[in-house]
Amino acid sequence: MTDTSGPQLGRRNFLGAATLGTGAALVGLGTGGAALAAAGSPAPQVDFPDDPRAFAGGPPGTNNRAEIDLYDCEVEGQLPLDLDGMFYRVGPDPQYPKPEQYKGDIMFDGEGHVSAFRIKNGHVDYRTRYAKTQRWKAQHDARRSLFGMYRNPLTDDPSVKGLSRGTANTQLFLHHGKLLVFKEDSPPVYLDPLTLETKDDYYTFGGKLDSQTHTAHPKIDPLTGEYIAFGYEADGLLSKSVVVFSADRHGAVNWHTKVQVPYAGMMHDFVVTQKHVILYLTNMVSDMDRIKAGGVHFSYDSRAPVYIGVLRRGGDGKDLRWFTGQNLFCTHSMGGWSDGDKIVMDWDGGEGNQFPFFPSLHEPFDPVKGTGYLRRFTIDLSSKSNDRFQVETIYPEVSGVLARQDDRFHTLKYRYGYLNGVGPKGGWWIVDHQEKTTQLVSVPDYMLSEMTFVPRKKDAPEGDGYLIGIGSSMKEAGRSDLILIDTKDVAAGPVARVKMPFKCVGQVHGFWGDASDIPGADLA
Ligand code: V55
Ligand code: FE
Repeated sequence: MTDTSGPQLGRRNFLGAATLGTGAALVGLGTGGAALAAAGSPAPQVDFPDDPRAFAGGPPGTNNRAEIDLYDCEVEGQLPLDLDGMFYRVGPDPQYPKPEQYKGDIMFDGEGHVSAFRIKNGHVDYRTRYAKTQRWKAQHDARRSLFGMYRNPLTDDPSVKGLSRGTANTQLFLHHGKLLVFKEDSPPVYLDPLTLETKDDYYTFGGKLDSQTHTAHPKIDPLTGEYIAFGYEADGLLSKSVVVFSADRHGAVNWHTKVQVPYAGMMHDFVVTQKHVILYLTNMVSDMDRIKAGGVHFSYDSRAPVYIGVLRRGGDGKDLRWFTGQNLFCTHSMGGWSDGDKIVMDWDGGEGNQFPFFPSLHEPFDPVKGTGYLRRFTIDLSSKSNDRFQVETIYPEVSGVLARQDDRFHTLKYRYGYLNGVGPKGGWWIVDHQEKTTQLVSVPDYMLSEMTFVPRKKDAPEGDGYLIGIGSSMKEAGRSDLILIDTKDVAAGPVARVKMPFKCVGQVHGFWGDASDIPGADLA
């Protein structure tokens, strides 16, 4: 699904699938990290596997590890002089190779490395720091990997029992002056939004987060400034509890409820409207058998029904209603809103498993069924007995993943969306729901990571601004440009390229922070 840093990683995501079997043989033996870390033996030399299918294996430079400060980057073209803010990105960047029996672990388990481009007066300063998670610190001190397979605590070195497994590798958000970095199995990690120094490796909104987990995709209500988020498996491994909460613009939790889902499974993203919270339970089921066998957390179960849950914002959760319908595997919401008694929401989704590295229980992986399209869901709440959602595929000519929107339109009826196009040409789709048109943004010889929308001015109309993101030069071994494209003049090509002298650390998602939301940014 994700271009983390060039074609090799993408390929490894596809090849780095099931390791069940290798891990299984070792469960119960108490080996692995435990044996490695024994008796004060010196840490092994760092030697990542040469095998491109192995965790962080492959050609040199595939993972990065270096924390970098680069002042005043080279800029080609013209950066808008009034653009003032920071473009943040995060992605997995394995800190250490895994012990032999866990080398088949997946890229989703790499430690989160945050990078930021400070843009002001046409100048750009670049900075990267690992999120200094509890996990990162323990491994740093031990000079080795201490955590085993993806979201599988049974594979960890006994010395890390009780530490957060969170990698902070998926997405980040700026809210109440804090840069919050997410992994959906753990609470946010709070970084200083200017220096990227880790301030809190387990951020609980002042102790008010009543969940062991927190989504990578919170939302911000543009009318109130509230932050709305949820956590699944909130009460521990495979728990069916989901916590939903909101915090005001100062980060004070002002609503909180706990509900139960039909089964434990991946809930990567959600939708918030002015009235409702909509949960999406995918049939990527949490699988205790696989966990006990030393494998990854999830299995894809095509026979399990997908559930969409709707609850009122601000309610006690007792009004939660579940809806079923076509069994689509959806990962990212583009947007959604309440329209009277109806909810309308758009997601990218396939008919089957989109993550081949999470094994399918009943059939081989099928890339055709996994292909993502834009799906428009309609849920009618007017009839108390209705328990079915309706869904149609919009823009069937467009396939892709990583749906986004102009983040200032979370919770509201929206017009513009963005989607990472897949297929021979790649690139980034801009969809206009009002005109029902689509437009492909691509840069010759470059592969684009997620392109994040940046408003031209803080209060510019919806969709009026730029798409910003890292392009990997296919002709220069993946060297990075930060590329800025004007959404109102896509045909003109990039208005500016920040020419990086290296390949930047990879990313899953990115986020634009306006300087007015970053404490101290006026001085930096
Ligand atoms: C996703 C990514 C993750 C994860 C679960 O894109 C879902 C979906 C980078 O980690 O752990
Ligand atoms: Fe995501």
